[in-house]
Amino acid sequence: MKMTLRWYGPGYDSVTLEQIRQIPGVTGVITTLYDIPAGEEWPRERVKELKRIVEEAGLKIEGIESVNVHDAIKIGTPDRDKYIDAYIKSLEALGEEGIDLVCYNFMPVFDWTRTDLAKMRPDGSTVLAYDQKVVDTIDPQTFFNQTNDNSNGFVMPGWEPERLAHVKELFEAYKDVDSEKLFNNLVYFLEAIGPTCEKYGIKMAIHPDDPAWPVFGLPRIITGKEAILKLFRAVDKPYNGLTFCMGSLGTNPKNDLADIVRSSEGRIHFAHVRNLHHYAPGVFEEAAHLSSDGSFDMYEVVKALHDTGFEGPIRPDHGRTIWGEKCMPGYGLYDRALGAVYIQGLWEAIDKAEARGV
Ligand SMILES: [Mn+2]
Repeated sequence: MKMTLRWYGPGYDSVTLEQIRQIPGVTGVITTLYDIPAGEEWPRERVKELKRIVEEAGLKIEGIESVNVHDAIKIGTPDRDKYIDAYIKSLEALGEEGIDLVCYNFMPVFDWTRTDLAKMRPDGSTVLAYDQKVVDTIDPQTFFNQTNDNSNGFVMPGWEPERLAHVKELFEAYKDVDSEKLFNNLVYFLEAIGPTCEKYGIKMAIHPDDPAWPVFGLPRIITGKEAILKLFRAVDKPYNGLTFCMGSLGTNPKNDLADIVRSSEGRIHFAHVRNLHHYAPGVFEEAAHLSSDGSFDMYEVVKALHDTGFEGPIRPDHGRTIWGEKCMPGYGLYDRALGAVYIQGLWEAIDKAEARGV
């Protein structure tokens, strides 16, 4: 296991590499070229420069989150191959620079969805929260505008204003895309990039849908164990793997998180570890990473990762906003640093217990 933190790059993140470097045990970052829109090629020079910046700070790029997939590929439009070619060029730029992990998602229109970006908890911290009733009573454009207005002035991943200025047109473009078509388009994409991934040893790690069910009538296809195993079988190659995001999969309390880890042995390339507090079906808020603060048994999940020999990067996922920090919702320094240390504490205890045969 390699402990990492997500970092949005120069100019986009309130957290600095120098701060990340001082979190105990954190050796790398998961980063991106945030300004390059989905569908455009990543120039090798830009990747090289990003790598230089990270390495000068004493850290390593352990993976990219994300190289975004253009809507044409998800919809399966006649010009999708042009966008797949651009994606391949981006993978080549990464591969040439020795970066071998790419997180991506295949969610139509919206990435992760939350109805409140700063829900106040009893201790005065704020968290992202979700209430299905709100989604059920709002139109997508209004929803997008509200999310954007509440982001503390930060551009949030998956909510880029340029792209989502045209929410209505995007919905129109997806109107004939059901879950089967979306899945087939994903398989087409993975098969097309396969030779490049294999050439460079790049591991593709799909991020599950968040929340793990259809929103605004849009299909969602990476929602639980059966869906994940179906994708592994459809393109049965090691490069086709998963970002095990427990916060996303855990939005559905029926998902057994430790079981998903054990069933996906060898195919989890990246792990997002965090906790949620469930109140009712479709109503939850994010929590501190500790088991005691939310609904998940963090020990069981980390143990499953440990038992299955997981060696990839882990990052703490969304944290609470605490101690007066001004940051992108979910991506402050303080609570994620606490999370990183807590996860390493669990890992060390599991590791030593196993070594002693306890
Ligand atoms: Mn995640």
